[in-house]
Amino acid sequence: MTTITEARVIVTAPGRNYVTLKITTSDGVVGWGDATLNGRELAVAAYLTEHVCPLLVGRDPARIEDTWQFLYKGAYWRRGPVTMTAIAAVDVALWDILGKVAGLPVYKLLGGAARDGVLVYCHATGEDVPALLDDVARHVDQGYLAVRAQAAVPGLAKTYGVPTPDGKLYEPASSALPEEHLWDTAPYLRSAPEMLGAVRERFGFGIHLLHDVHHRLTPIEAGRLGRDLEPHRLFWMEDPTPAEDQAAFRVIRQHTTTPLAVGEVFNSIWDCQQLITERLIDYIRTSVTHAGGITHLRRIFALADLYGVRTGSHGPGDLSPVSLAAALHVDLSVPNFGIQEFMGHREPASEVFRTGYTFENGYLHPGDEPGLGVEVDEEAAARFPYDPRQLPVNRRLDGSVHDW
Ligand code: GCO
Ligand code: MG
Repeated sequence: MTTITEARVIVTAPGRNYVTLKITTSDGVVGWGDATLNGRELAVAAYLTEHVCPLLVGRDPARIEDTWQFLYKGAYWRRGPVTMTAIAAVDVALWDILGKVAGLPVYKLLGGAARDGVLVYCHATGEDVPALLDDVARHVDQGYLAVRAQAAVPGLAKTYGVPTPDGKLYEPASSALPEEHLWDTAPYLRSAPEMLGAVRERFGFGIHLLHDVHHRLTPIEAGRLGRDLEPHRLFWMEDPTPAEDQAAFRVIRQHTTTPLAVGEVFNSIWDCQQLITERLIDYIRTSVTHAGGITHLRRIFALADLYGVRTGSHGPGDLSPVSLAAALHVDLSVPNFGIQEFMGHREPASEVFRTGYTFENGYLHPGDEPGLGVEVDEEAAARFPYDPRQLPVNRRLDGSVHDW
């Protein structure tokens, strides 16, 4: 019988930190999984190295569901981002191995392509509205059909989603302590509809327009914003309120028809059960890496399909190309796919991760290489040591801590 002979964690920072799991079988087949949890990378690395990798050696790599249940139920302590990211990395690496053994891309193992390509949305940002409009134009010229628009809030020194003029990431800080940003809801609620209206005025209704609120509003504020955005026909308004309060979405729903998307901070089906079954959202944004891998994500998406909720997986640059590839295989195969976030990866990420996915006319395709279609160059990875960084925190004008 083929068995797992080694499971090992690789931490590398080509452009930013990534945690990768490498699983090798007795037949010499290698599978890759992403275990990156932005800002808490080493917690997942230790969970895998100390508690999970020793359990994998000797197991049959083809028993993917059994391994998932073994790790989830066997830990007794359930859910949580660290546990579920670790299980996801194992799960994705096992799907990669299964595809390589079968000689098939993973999407064919999941039932085959249900569409020709995966519609993606990119990020456009600006220090002010004219700069944002230039950035939207740049992305439209590159062929994107869907654009997330974020602009700095007038009067605030830093706004989520807007990189500094030197092109640095908008998170995380490189110092030992997190950056502290100031937040003020009133100017945001005034400027966001104007900003998104300006995008519609310049580009019309021929592109899909998205916006991320990043969990900063109360339910009634979110209801007001959604209502103010209705004339601009958003594809979605993302994370309007802190996502852990599922019942809060009842209030938002009562006040607006702007479609709602939630889920990047969720890690299990239980986190979104009420949102889905009460039809409180339109898009579920859980990711392969933070929601238990391909096996668990498909379960979430199948539940969502029953209730008319479509998918919109989180795909930021802080998840590795292994994660994006896995997402694309799922996206291509599920019936209720909606859209996939595509932020891309900053160089020198391509020195470490060799990817097979391709972008054309607004759509990504995972490619037809057996498995996920991503390979990791371990020698290159060793050239980019771990670089500890912190996500920022937000404070209100009175100094109290707010959601970032
Ligand atoms: C998104 C997200 C990210 C997160 C980041 C945190 O919609 O892509 O909100 O920008 O902030 O993934 O690590
Ligand atoms: Mg988001």
